[in-house]
Amino acid sequence: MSAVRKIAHIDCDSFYASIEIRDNPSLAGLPIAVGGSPERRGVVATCNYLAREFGVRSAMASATARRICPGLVIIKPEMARYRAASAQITDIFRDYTDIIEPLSLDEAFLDLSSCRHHRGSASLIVSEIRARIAEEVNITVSAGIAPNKFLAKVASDWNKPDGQFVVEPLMIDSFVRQLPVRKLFGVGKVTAAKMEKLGVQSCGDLRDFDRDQLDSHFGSFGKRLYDLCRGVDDRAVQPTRIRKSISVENTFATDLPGLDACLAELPGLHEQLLERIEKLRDKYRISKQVVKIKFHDFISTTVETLSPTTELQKYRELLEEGYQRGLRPVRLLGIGARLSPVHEGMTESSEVKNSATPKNTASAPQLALFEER
Ligand code: DCP
Ligand code: MG
Repeated sequence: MSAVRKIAHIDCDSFYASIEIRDNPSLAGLPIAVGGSPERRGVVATCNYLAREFGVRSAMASATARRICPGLVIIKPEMARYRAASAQITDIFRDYTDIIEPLSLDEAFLDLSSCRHHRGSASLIVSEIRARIAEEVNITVSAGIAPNKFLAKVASDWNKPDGQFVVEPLMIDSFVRQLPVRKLFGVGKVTAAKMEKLGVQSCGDLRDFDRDQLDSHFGSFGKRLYDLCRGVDDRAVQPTRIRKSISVENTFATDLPGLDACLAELPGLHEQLLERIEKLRDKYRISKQVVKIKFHDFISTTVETLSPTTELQKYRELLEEGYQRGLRPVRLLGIGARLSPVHEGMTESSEVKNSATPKNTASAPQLALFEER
């Protein structure tokens, strides 16, 4: 194999439950589950870590959950907000790599091998991504970093919640040796039981079997098991989604006192934006121009307009409009563009980005478009 890859697996902590607590802070400190009602034979989709201490789990009947955790607050799922948060997180990922493979709304693989932020340190890049998600989406995520997908996924679970764990290339052998076989991709209850009968509990135990033996016990899966129990996994991160927006922004060391000072910052931001858009020129067309302003009291507003270009003059007009809403010093300015793919076939079907995103409202919580600098 060529150079060692840097793969991250990022998984939100108690995802639906975290969004519910974020949006209703009075729930903080209570055991909560998101799912169907106990009276209607509903099941738990997920629960917060406090509820987990009582034994509540995903896929458990809500009635059982309520019984083992009497104070449990059960909330009906509302997918639109989970989708919006997911899209917002994906947009943050896109500031670091385009090689993103979402596995569900709350988890994704990222190939960071070519990302040059933090001089290519995947640990620092992932720390920054996690900090941005905490700040911009207001939930925590856990992450694993490793030379391949299998190990990155195992690692993201290692320090959950709100943690991160790196499997360095030199650690792979010892790390995988002690892993229970259940942690292997594709090993469910049935296969694990079969392995147990063979005296196999850990990946180290599995290494005692040669290729032919694994083949005879596990058929076509045997070949993969041979590799996995040695920490080998050459699968590529397969990007399946497209970029929906691009932006640049700046938080100023000293607040900009008024509109003129803000306008004076626009050409510099505009130049950075054009540079970034240039790289996407063949794949995307521009559908909107957007300006984001965060005032000194952290109240944010965005203003956007339909537009096929990234004209500086239009950004000026949007900035003037946004500034009028606050009329006070500004700590952050951002400009960006919403994008559509040039080729229709590129559009990924299932994702409705930011469907719950309020537009042009002060302190809109879902500002998916922007990146901190
Ligand atoms: N989910 C579901 N039904 C399940 C499992 C999960 O509806 N049986 C939903 C709810 C979860 C989301 O998918 O919030 C993500 O699943 P995870 O397995 O990642 O679980 P959580 O994110 O909730 O918790 P964790 O902190 O363990 O990742
Ligand atoms: Mg999760």
